[in-house]
Amino acid sequence: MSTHPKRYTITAALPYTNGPIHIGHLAGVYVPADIYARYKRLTGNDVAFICGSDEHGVPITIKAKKEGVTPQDIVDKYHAIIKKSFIDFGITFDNYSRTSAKIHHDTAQEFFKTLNDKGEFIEEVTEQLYDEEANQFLADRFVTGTCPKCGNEEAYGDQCENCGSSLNATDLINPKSAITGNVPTLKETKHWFLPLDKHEVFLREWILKGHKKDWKPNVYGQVKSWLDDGLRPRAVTRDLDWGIPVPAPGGEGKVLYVWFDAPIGYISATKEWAAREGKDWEPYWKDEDTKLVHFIGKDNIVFHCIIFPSMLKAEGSYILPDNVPANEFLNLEGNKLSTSKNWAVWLPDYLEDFPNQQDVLRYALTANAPESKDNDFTWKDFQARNNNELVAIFGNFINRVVVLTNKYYEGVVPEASEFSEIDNETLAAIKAYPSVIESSIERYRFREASQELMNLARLGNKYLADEEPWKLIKTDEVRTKTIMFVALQIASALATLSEPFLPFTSEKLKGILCHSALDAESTWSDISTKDILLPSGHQIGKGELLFSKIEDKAMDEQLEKLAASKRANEAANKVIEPQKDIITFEDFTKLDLRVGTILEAEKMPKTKKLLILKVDTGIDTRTIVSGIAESFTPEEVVGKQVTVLVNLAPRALRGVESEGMILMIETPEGKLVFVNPDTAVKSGLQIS
Ligand code: B3M
Ligand code: ZN
Repeated sequence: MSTHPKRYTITAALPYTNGPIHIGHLAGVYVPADIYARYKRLTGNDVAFICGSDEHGVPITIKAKKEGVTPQDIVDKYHAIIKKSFIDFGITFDNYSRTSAKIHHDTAQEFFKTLNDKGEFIEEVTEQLYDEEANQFLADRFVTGTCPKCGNEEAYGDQCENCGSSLNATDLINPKSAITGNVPTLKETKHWFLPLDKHEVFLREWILKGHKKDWKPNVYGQVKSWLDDGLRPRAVTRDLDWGIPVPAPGGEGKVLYVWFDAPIGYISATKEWAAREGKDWEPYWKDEDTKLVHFIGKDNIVFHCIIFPSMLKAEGSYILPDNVPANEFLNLEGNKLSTSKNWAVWLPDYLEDFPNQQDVLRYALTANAPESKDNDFTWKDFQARNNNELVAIFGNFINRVVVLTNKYYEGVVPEASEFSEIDNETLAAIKAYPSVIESSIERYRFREASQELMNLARLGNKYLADEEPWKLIKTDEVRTKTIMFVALQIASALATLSEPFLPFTSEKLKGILCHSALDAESTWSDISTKDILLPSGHQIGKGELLFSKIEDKAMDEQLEKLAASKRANEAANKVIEPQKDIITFEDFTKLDLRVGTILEAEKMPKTKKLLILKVDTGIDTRTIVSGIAESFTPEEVVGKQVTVLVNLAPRALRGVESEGMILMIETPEGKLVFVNPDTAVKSGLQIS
């Protein structure tokens, strides 16, 4: 297990800065990346864990347009929100930068110039999709259409999210402008193309024949099928006004394609970090001994496994990724996560609703991570992971050890005498855990790794349950001391080994066990070599609960939030009924519509919907039964002026004769609204 310390450049996909982070991003990218980075640091490696906001690209421009603000306003707002929520959630980026930073503009332009000077691009005038009405070329997310590969009707101009294919906008069948909905025309424009076909041989060699067989099957499989399909030149510039200006003659008014500049963001963020830390950035990107690992979601595979490596190779002085452990997607309660439909659990909301419970979400997302297939997040599973594992196994074990140590020995680790066979087995088992967990992490199997950690807590519980110190204390004090000594060693190992997965808990637990008062606090690898982690005589602190039970009520509240956003969506999408058949003016005049005033109101006994109203129609005072009780209390409606259809044939409702009808509007959310005059008028006036 003594792997040599190495230099690691670990990157996590730069989030688009058009909304906050949600659980899909966390499970797919940021939680596994943080586990990996923390673990690599704990095992003594030199780590640069890099991320930042991806502030260019069409989604940001579209959002700005929709909200009537500038793209800069949008990215400033969300950059701050995203950055803060990552910190609060315990994601330990060494640098969280942004692609609007000057250092990034400079780095990306320099990269482009190098490739341009080396003749690595093809400059070509081609016909591109154009929206005449918006006066704009349509690329990327400005255009949707049918994917030529899989038939998905909502593919974007640069990618189909259904089959993952990377597309050119002109590949789309039946393209449609996302700005105006118009069918685009074709218009000539010049662009710089990266000839991916030229890099095909190298890519095949590197990925298919190279050692990349150890890449995750989902990643390797996707890449292989693209290579088998054959690659084509890809434009790396765009006719847009938001982005990094193209630094070449003829590039005026054009910007770099967002997927050209964004991965270079990893490099600029490393530069920014190194300058701040007084380090040299270059070894992190140019030294063959550095391991470069990209954590991403599956829709980003083509960019990280084909396009960016081709760019790095063409530039010539950079290393290539060692691995690209892309995850599949996380669904939420059976439906695809969606920012626009607000079908998500947003990180800032979670942090507010579950204060100081970062580790619960980290754990639930890791234990159920979409590593090899899409997975579903449910609040029920979240609750079960907390109540049945974190509380009942991990928390329970620690609580018992700490409480008993305080009760029997005033918090001092007791003296161990002779170890039994079980004790020796248990102590040996502790030593095996670092490498067991490590082997899962090294294969990017974070779910498995988190379960192994939980198994160590299970082992602790079983040990206590079998040895029953709480019974033995009455008959055998010497043996009890040995048992508690062993149990305390497990607790100490848990404190250290949980750090990548449950960093806040690990910190708390180290505090409870007073790790910092030890002569030498155990490191990750010490656990497999040292016989004693907490020596006899060491004073530990008082207990504090690590986890607490999550009640059904809290889950119901979250489910209600989701239900509300579903309702709002349905309402927003509710279609306006088509017009009814034409009627004549005579038909209309048959309706006798009057202003009425409600004088009295009471609930119809044994019904939910009905109110019995006494209405002054100007002609008379009459009884009208109205189905409005779910929207109004009787008190609310008394005194209201309303529109009454007075010549509707009377009918009996629940035995009460109703002599007319009150006109109502029903909103898409199901709320009822009165149709009434906008100033008080005399009852009985006609509406015509
Ligand atoms: N901005 C993330 C996304 O597709 C994209 C990643 C860039 S990584 C260089 O949501
Ligand atoms: Zn497709």
